[in-house]
Amino acid sequence: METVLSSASGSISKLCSCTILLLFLLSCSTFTSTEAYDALDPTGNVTIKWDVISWTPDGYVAVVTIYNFQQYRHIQAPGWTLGWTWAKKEVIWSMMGAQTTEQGDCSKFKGNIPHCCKKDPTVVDLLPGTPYNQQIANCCKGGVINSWVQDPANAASSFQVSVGAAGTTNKTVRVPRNFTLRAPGPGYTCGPAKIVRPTKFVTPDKRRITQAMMTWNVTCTYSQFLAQKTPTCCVSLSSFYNDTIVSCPTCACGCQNNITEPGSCVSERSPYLASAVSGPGKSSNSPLLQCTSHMCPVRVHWHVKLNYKEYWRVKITITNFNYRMNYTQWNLVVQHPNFDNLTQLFSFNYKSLTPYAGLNDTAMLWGVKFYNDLLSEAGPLGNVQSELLFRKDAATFTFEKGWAFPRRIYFNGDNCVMPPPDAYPWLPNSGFRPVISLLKLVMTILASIVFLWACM
Ligand SMILES: *[C@@H]1O[C@H](CO)[C@@H](O)[C@H](O)[C@H]1NC(C)=O
Ligand SMILES: *[C@@H]1O[C@H](CO)[C@@H](O)[C@H](O)[C@H]1NC(C)=O
Ligand SMILES: *[C@@H]1O[C@H](CO)[C@@H](O)[C@H](O)[C@H]1NC(C)=O
Ligand SMILES: *[C@@H]1O[C@H](CO)[C@@H](O)[C@H](O)[C@H]1NC(C)=O
Ligand SMILES: *[C@@H]1O[C@H](CO)[C@@H](O)[C@H](O)[C@H]1NC(C)=O
Ligand SMILES: *[C@@H]1O[C@H](CO)[C@@H](O)[C@H](O)[C@H]1NC(C)=O
Ligand SMILES: *[C@@H]1O[C@H](CO)[C@@H](O)[C@H](O)[C@H]1NC(C)=O
Ligand SMILES: *[C@@H]1O[C@H](CO)[C@@H](O)[C@H](O)[C@H]1NC(C)=O
Ligand SMILES: CC(=O)N[C@H]1CO[C@H](CO)[C@@H](O)[C@@H]1O
Repeated sequence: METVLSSASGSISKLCSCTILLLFLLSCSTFTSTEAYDALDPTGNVTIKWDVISWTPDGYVAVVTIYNFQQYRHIQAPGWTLGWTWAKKEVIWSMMGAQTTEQGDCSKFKGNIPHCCKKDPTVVDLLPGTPYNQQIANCCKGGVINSWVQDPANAASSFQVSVGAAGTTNKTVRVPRNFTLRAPGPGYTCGPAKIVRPTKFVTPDKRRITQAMMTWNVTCTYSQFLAQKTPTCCVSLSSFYNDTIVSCPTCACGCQNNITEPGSCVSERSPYLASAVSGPGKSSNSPLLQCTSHMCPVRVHWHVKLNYKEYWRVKITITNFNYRMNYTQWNLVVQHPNFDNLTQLFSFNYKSLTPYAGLNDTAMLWGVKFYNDLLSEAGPLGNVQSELLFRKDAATFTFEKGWAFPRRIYFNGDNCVMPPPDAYPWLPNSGFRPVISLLKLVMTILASIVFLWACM
């Protein structure tokens, strides 16, 4: 890297090379950290904690808790699936609050048959309504875990597992390996289990503290790139000052393709709509999208609605285009500089997110319980909406240059594709057209050359 940079700076002016170095470092850091870094939730993670609460003659009993420490990403139906590989020849004698999906080969056991003999068990949560004698606290929610901001009381899920053929002291227990978390699809990458200080538990009356025999933690982080190859959401824009409706970019989430994928989408007016919705694929939960130019399951529309002397008003509409999905506990993360002066919000919940001290331009919005916290499947009911009232800050407020439009929107934690900035509705008579300056263009090209060089 040293040599590449010095040979590059040899031929270009000093100022330029400094800028390039900076761009290069920036691009390198974003490239290496695409793994699982979310700028709006830098410490977001799912932590799986195992507390060994007692030893048994041939192993231990552990309470496993999955904590969703993500501000806005939740785990929706059909819920989480947790897997791991045993380090030795462990078996699961029994479980409470969850079950393995397969028992595996327990043929060498007589009398007492274990719950699961697989080397790599796969565990799922039990459903609501499970008999009380199979429940433990925080279990049995069908694997659904809420986000930390939206509902911290429901941001964790627990089960109890009784492990045999394992160590029976903190020296002989081997921690399980290769943790996998599907929530419900791919997207999470889990690190190795780390033995940490044993958890201390305070009794409900706060008069006694007990402690686990042994504790280990596993941290899993999310990457949208691993979760799906194409985006799942897009943004469209409009304003009172210009009739143009800027729709989602064409093919933002994929293209209509009746040739290679017949039936990949269905027209809203198709006479076969009902049979398509309940047709094959219904049980597998594969999406069935309404045919649109963007082919996204979800669209967020931002309309700049009114301009008052001291305030301005925005209407947000979220539309579902998937005939096979009800989004429960949906949420939106929106970045706009005026969120520091949000004055009023109608029919959504709101919390300001401040990923970095001093920056107050990001907000999380979600539905009101039992009113609009469910974004119904595509169709006449498949949308939710709200209006936001912002107070103008004379120093920054303007309708020019697309300032009134959001900088970034996430739906359920996944980035929504925005229209290109040069397509934003203009203020009448503002001859504004974004120009990419020649200098910037040259810099970008140089920087990408250096970057490619270094990566070769
Ligand atoms: C996981 O999130 C928690 C809560 O935000 C944080 O304290 C912890 O440091 C995070 N862990 C990692 C490995 O980032
Ligand atoms: C194991 O237990 C002993 C005491 O019983 C304790 O000193 C030691 O720190 C424990 N080790 C771990 C890894 O928890
Ligand atoms: C864990 O996964 C890696 C890669 O998938 C594999 O090479 C390794 O053998 C696995 N370890 C165990 C104990 O299964
Ligand atoms: C392990 O996870 C628990 C629960 O998330 C957390 O309270 C604890 O601080 C973690 N320990 C370490 C060393 O990360
Ligand atoms: C694909 O099929 C749908 C419904 O059958 C139809 O509405 C749409 O126009 C077709 N698209 C193309 C590109 O042929
Ligand atoms: C969505 O919810 C409605 C009303 O509860 C229900 O009728 C419909 O079957 C659900 N659709 C899916 C795909 O789960
Ligand atoms: C951010 O702005 C909101 C709305 O004005 C306000 O309620 C919140 O206290 C602010 N937070 C910080 C950290 O400044
Ligand atoms: C509205 O904005 C579009 C760009 O999206 C522009 O082409 C059009 O000229 C604008 N209309 C008026 C009346 O300024
Ligand atoms: C007009 C107005 O209320 N402006 C406020 C917007 O928010 C910033 C930061 O919170 C304040 O400093 C401004 O006074």
